[in-house]
Amino acid sequence: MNTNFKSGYVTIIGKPNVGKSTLLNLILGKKVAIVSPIAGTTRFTIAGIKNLPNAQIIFFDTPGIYDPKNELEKRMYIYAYNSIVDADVILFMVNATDGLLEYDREILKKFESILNENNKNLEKVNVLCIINKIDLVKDKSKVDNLCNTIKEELKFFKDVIPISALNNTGIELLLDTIIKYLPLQEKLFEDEDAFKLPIKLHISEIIREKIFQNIYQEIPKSTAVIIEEIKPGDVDKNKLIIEAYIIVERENHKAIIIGENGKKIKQIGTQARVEIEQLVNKPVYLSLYVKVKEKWTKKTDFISQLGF
Ligand SMILES: Nc1nc2c(ncn2[C@@H]2O[C@H](COP(=O)(O)OP(=O)(O)OP(=O)(O)O)[C@@H](O)[C@H]2O)c(=O)[nH]1
Ligand SMILES: [Mg+2]
Repeated sequence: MNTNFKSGYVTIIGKPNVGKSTLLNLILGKKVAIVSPIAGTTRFTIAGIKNLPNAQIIFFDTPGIYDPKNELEKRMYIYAYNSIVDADVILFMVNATDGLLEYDREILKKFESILNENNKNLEKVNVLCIINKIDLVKDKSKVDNLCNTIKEELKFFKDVIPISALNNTGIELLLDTIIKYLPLQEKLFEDEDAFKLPIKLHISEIIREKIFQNIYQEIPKSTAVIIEEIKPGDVDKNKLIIEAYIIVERENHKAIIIGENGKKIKQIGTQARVEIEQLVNKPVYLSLYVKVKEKWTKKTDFISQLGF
């Protein structure tokens, strides 16, 4: 038995678009969570295991939702909530170019109330403040100042760590600090893939990411992807035939996703296919259809089909 071994659960929280999923993917060294420049990309609480010589860390990436407004967001929130309650270490992420905004403070308040509901409090849990996107701040003294201000004002943070999830800066120090606050115990999971997404969900997440990356409006947030069928090709058995529905809330959303002469949906389809082929390691024929389902984000029975 290795008596110095540490392991535990780490949950990343913070406002939308701050870089939570980017950090998770970087640490795991593979893409498990989808990423886009639009706020509100992550819908599922995605987990991954990081095995190190002296530690095993189970990371949870949460959607940046703290004030659920419809059934969909409520589901998203419940999962995030659970991963917050069970965490050994919480990473609270802020944006280096914004500093600590009112919105960040509201998230902290919400976080505190979640802890209180579970008979815990800020002083007793291990919360690290992560300042991300420091690559965007040219004057480094500004980052130092922000670190100091946060440390002085919010004393419950065990540490404040500046990083760039995009440029891989500060990650070693971050991992060392996380490990410092994990309990001494053996590995929690033997299977590296214990948290792998079911294949259908993974494929629908890839398609959803391409929608976010090609449609620069509010529409992607009220879009769902359902994989209708995955089967081997009739002629080429090595090929996978995938049929997927993109569900939108309105007719005009459908038109935007399809685009002029089908240009947008073709782009989404091509980009998704390339990535799905890497995932399944075989050629893929992907058919995408767009369907309108009014107010689906408010319908619990439909949301249950999405993999929650
Ligand atoms: N310049 C810079 N951009 C970053 C960094 N980290 C993430 N980004 C970008 O910020 C955007 C949002 O990143 P995500 O990882 O999707 O953010 P998120 O916090 O998971 O967002 P939600 O899922 O919407 O809550 C993407 O365009 C990323 O490429 C960073 O360190 N520097
Ligand atoms: Mg995300």
